[in-house]
Order: sequence, then structure tokens, then C-alpha cells
Amino acid sequence: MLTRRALLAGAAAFARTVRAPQLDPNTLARFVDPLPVPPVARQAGERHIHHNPVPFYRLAMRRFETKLHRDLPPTPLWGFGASVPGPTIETRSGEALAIEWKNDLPRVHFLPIDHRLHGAEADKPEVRTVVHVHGAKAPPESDGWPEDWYTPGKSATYLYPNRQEPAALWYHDHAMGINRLNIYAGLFGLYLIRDSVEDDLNLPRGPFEIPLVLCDRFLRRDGSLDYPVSGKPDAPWVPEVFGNAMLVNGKIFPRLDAEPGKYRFRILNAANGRFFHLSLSNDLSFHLIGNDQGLLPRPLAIRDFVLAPGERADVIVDFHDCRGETIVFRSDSFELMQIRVGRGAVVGDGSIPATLRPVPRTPESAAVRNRVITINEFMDRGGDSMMMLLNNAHWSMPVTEKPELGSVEVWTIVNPTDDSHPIHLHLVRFQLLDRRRFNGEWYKATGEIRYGGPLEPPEPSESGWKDTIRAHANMVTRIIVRFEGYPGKYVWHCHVLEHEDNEMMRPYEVVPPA
Ligand SMILES: [Cu+2]
Repeated sequence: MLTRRALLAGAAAFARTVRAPQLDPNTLARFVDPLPVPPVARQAGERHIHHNPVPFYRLAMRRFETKLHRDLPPTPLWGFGASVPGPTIETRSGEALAIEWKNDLPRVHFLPIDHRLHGAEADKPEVRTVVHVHGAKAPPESDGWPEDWYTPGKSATYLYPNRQEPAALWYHDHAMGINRLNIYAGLFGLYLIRDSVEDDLNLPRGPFEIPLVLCDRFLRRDGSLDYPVSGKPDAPWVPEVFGNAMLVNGKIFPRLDAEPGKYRFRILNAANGRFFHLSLSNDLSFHLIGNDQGLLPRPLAIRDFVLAPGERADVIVDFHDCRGETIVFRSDSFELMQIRVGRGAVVGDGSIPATLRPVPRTPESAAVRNRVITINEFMDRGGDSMMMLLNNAHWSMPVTEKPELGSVEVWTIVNPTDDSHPIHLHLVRFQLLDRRRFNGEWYKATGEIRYGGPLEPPEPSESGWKDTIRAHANMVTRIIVRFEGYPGKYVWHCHVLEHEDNEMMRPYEVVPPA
């Protein structure tokens, strides 16, 4: 007799094999949809935490359909609330809040699960979620441990103390072994922390402050999401996904009607694997004012910059001299969004201050330990990437990184692979010390680091506080980290989601000082 679960799985498999043809996004009319801005999350009451009332939010993950472009049929997505990106959480430094993350999703997944991956075995429920706020200094029980997933109908309530400087964080699914599929389906949104120091800077705000959440997807002509598969039916995992349809705030080729004033754009790369290389078609400068973990000491004028998956950029663009112009926001040859600058007078667009906020450099002498971390890639017999590891260790092996609470460590990331990997540590913020080219082939053969270039200081766009760092191919990347926050178990991983789901994630444990 067939169980209900087997019947459902069979139906899902059938739906996957009968595929509509893929969409060529270049056939879509450009810049016909206004840029949507995700709604701000609304408080749902208060919760008492240690006898103190804190704002309470409830965000449900649901299946819904939405149009990604005027001329496409609605796309079935999974998102928070009723939008992708989900509602933006707005909060302030030092003001705690609680969120109930509710799983109201269907019981069958609509994207191809690979049951060979650790944590996604066939005996696990297909649809599982657990939410992590990327960049949050949260206690371990509220961090979204990848194995603390729960199934449809269930929820988890997490407390966020927000004892950290203002920054653009983001929330997303982190469920073991299917995180890449859940995020591809739409389970992500922004989480903005502000404070009075930032308020006093008079940065562009209100209608002049706009989030730009970037991602790429493959779509079918019927509008549905297409997640690529390997071609091996029992092993559908692919090592990377680079979609051909670029979405900004959930729209393909949107248009922003702007005033000829200053705009603050909070940019997030929420893609599974694509690195965006961003610029404006008229070569107008971005005034970079912040990155992952908040404001830089002072603005930096840059013409272009790279954002890897998980990274954020906080930029001001001044359209004052662009009255009547039409500008394209682009990533290399991909057109992401059009900006049509009006001709009217501008009121209340804020300023670009000369200085922003002190970012004291953590001296290397403060470090009590230097941990050397290697990135290891394994190929199958056909030369295809099969798996990537951190320090040659699988997820389930014992914890090896146990920094003491409050201590400072240098992590030296040795990457002899041919890919750049964005490495993210939960809980903490850190600074990039430097990078240095080395001979990856020699290292793989001998285990010895043979440098082939000088020390390279951080790029301007990577100065300041980071929580995700690009470990470039054949480079040694050094970061300095102070393990502030809470003792307990956290994770660190590559933010290329296909890598993360296939063992490129490890636990680490912050231990009380001896
Ligand atoms: Cu990676």
C-alpha cells in the first residue's frame, strides 16, 4: 500500500519531470515594472523576556504566487509574509525584540532535494525550516542552529538583544541540507538596526533610503522557478547556480523613478552563488558609507564594487547632476534596474557627511591565537566538483574551533581551490587584515605555503566591520576576530549555498574564559 507521503513524493517527482521550457529573460520588456520596496514588519504585541516587555513579531513562511515581471505569469514562491524579500525588520541598537518564525509551508518541497547530502536523507521530512539572522549577535539558542529545523505547522520564537552597532542584517532559512533550496524559493528578508549616532548623521532617509536586495534565478516560461540539477536522478546537487534572470527586490528589470537628490541604497547580495560586480551606466560614483556590519569611518567614492553572496553595501548616490537622465544599475553586462531621474526640486534628501563613525582597527598584537583554516575541494572521476570541506572536516566531526569568549584570534584562510568562497562566521564581526597570493598546486601537493606575491591590504570596499569575507582562489586571507557575545555553539560556513549544503559548514564553540 502506498503511504500518503509516498503518493505526495510521487506527485512532486512527476511535477518535476514535466517541465515547461526555460525562459530567456532577454525576451522580457525592460524597466516596465516599478521597483517594489519590501514592507516594514508590523509588531504583533509584546512578549515578556526576563520580566521585561519586548516588541514581538510573528513572521510566517508561506507559499504564494507573485509576478516577477509584468509579462510573466505569477511565480509560485515560498516567502515570509506575502513578499520576497519578506518584510523588513526595523529596530534599534540595544532594543531587544522577539520573533516567532512560523512554518506554514506545504509538506512537499517543489525544488530537487538531494538525499545524499548530510541532513537531507530520505528519512527526514522534505520541508524543514529554521531561521538565522545573518550578522546578528544573538544567543546560541536564537541563532538558528541548522539542525534545529522544524516542520510545517510548527514555529520557533527567538530573542534578538540587538546589542550591536547599526547595520543591515538579513534573515534567511538555514535548514541543514536544503538551505540552498529554501532560500532559492524565497525565504529571506532584511533586518535593519539603527541608532541615534546614525540618526544624527542626517543620511538620506524615508523615501530617499531604499533597500536593493539582489539575487538571480532561472525561470520557466510559465513563470515557475527552475533550480538546475546535475542530470543524475539520485544525485541532483550542482556545485553552483548562476541564474540568468536578475531580480532586484523580487522584480526582473525594475525601474526606479528617482528625484535629482541623494539616495541611500542598502544593497544585499542574497543570491545562492553569484558575485555581483556593480556599477552605474553613466559612471556616477557610489559613496560607500558602510558594509556588512555597519558604517565606515568616512565615505569612499567608488565607481564599482563586488558583492559576494551574503555581503552588504551601504551606499549613497547623488543624482543632483543627473536631472532628466536615465541610468542603468548593472552587474557587468547584466542590466539590473533602471533609474529615471526627474527634473523637479528636491526637498529633504539628507547629506553625505565627511566622517561617519570611528572603526578602531583591531591590532594583530591583540590576537592570542592564529588558526590556519584550509578550504578543500574534492572532484569526482569526471573532474566535476563533488564536495568542499573546511579544514578537511565534515559537519558531523567534533568541534575543533573553540575560541574563548572575549578573546581575539587571527583566522588564516588558505584557499588552494579555483573558486572564491565567501566565508561567514555567525555571532561575530571581524576585520580583514590582508591577503597574499600563494601557489595552490604546490600547497595541495606538499602542504607547504609558497607565497607568490606581496601582502595585499583590504580593498576600500572591504574596510570596516565584516561578517562575510571573500577567500579568493589561490590566496591566503587573514581576518582578525574578537569573539564577543555569548558562549555556546555557532556555525561558520561558505555562503555559496550549494557549498554550504554539501559539507562546507562547520560548528564552532565559544567557550567561557579559562
Ligand atoms: Cu564555497
